[in-house]
This record gives sequence, C-alpha cells and structure tokens, in this order.
Amino acid sequence: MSSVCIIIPCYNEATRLPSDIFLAYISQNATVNFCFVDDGSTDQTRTVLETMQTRYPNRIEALILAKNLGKAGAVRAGMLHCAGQAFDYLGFLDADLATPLDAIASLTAVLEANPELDLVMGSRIKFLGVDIQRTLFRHYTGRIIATIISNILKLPVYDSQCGAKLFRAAIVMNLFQESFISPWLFDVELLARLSQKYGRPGVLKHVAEHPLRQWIEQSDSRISSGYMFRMWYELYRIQQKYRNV
Ligand SMILES: Nc1nc2c(ncn2[C@@H]2O[C@H](COP(=O)(O)OP(=O)(O)O)[C@@H](O)[C@H]2O)c(=O)[nH]1
Ligand SMILES: [Mg+2]
Repeated sequence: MSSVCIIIPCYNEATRLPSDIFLAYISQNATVNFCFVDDGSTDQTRTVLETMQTRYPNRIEALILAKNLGKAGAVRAGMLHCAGQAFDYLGFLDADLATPLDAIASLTAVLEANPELDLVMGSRIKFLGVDIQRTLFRHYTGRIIATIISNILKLPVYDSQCGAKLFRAAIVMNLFQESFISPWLFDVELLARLSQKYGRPGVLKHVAEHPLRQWIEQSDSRISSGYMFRMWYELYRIQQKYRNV
C-alpha cells in the first residue's frame, strides 16, 4: 500500500484547527500521515499540534518554525522535511479543511492510476453533483485571478490556487529546493518550475487537475485585504523570473 504524507501549514490556527477530525481520520486511514507546520504562530498553535503529535507519534509530526514565513515558506519547509522520508506521495491541504480529508484518497488514486503524473491538483469546479461553496466575491475574484495566471503560464490550468495538491515524492526535493517569490502564489511558481523541467506542452503529461467533490470556503481567511494589491506585483515578478519558460 502506498504511503502518503500531507503537510498542513498552520498560522494562528489554535482555535480553528479541527483536531478531532484529523485524529479520527488518522485512526481510520492507516497509510496517511500528517506533518503540521507551525508557521511562527503567536497563539497556542504549537501546543495544539504537539498535543496531537503525542496521540500518534509515528503518524503525526509537528514541525515548529521560529519565524513566520507565510504559507509558501511553511509548505516548503514541511515538504523538504518529509521528502527524505519513505513516502510515496507528499501533498498539502489547508488547516481549515476547506477541502475535506477524503480528497486525499481521490488524489492518491489519480497518481496511482497514472504513473506518468508527478502532480495532481484539486480543482474547485462548480457543477451539478459537487458541493463547492464560495462567496460570490471570492468566486469572481478567484476566477479572474486564475484566468490571468493561466495566461501567464500559457497552460490551460483552471484552478492553480486550490489549496489541495499531491505530488509524487520523487519530484519534491527538486521542485521545492529554491525558495518562493510569493507567500501565496507559490503554486504558480511550482507550475512554472514544472514547465521549465519538462517544457511546454511536455508538462501537460505530468500534471493533472482533478475536480474536488467538496470545497467549503471558511470565512475567516488569513489573507489580508491589502495583499490583493501586493499580489499583482508578485505576479509580475514571477512572470519576469520565469519569462523564458
Ligand atoms: N495567512 C496566513 N496563512 C498561513 C500562513 N502560514 C501558513 N498559513 C496557512 O495557509 C492556509 C490557508 O490559509 P487560509 O486563511 O485558510 O487562506 P484562504 O482560505 O486561501 O483564504 C492555512 O492552513 C493557514 O494556516 C501565514 O503566514 N499567513
Ligand atoms: Mg481557508
């Protein structure tokens, strides 16, 4: 059976993190492990994570960062930390479980069934039969940003920013080696790095999107409204850095 480790970046998640759901999931899914990364939180996140770790010391790790690095830095630290361990697949999900944990099995199944794929990304596509809940504002802004990103990358990617991604472990060390320009748009950089590695359209054989069955946006986002302005500058810098891809 393939083993999976999921990185959960956590910034001031002490009251929001659904520990019970994680612990119940661990008890029912023998092949899935978690690495929670405390991203320099100023609340009790560290205690919450270490308490979970004591319940399943072999299956849950709490990686504590002294300084706040932002989501990209926290995910990168967790991925690099786990890349040397004996997992088949490494991925990440948001701490608020906007993507429920049962997505792990469906994303794993996609990589298992398609040996040429290095990355499967959850995609929040709203259609009949799935449960994608986002405010109208976040839906529209998200769709505009995603479309611009798709054009910058020159890839037909629908939802680069979805916080649910699973990688074949062998690719992780290389892909996450260099630090990211942007704390929130690192997914764009990951796709640009894969384009660099495989060329375009070669990358299309190695990355797939998979529609999520459920995504329930949690209202208390940790992204500040001021970031909406900074984001455009970061996108510009990413475009400049990877312009020869
Ligand atoms: N805002 C924020 N979130 C971080 C940071 N580091 C890690 N995260 C995690 O990034 C994930 C996504 O955050 P969230 O507020 O749910 O973002 P959103 O749902 O995309 O608006 C959560 O698991 C956070 O705990 C950070 O420095 N700031
Ligand atoms: Mg969220």
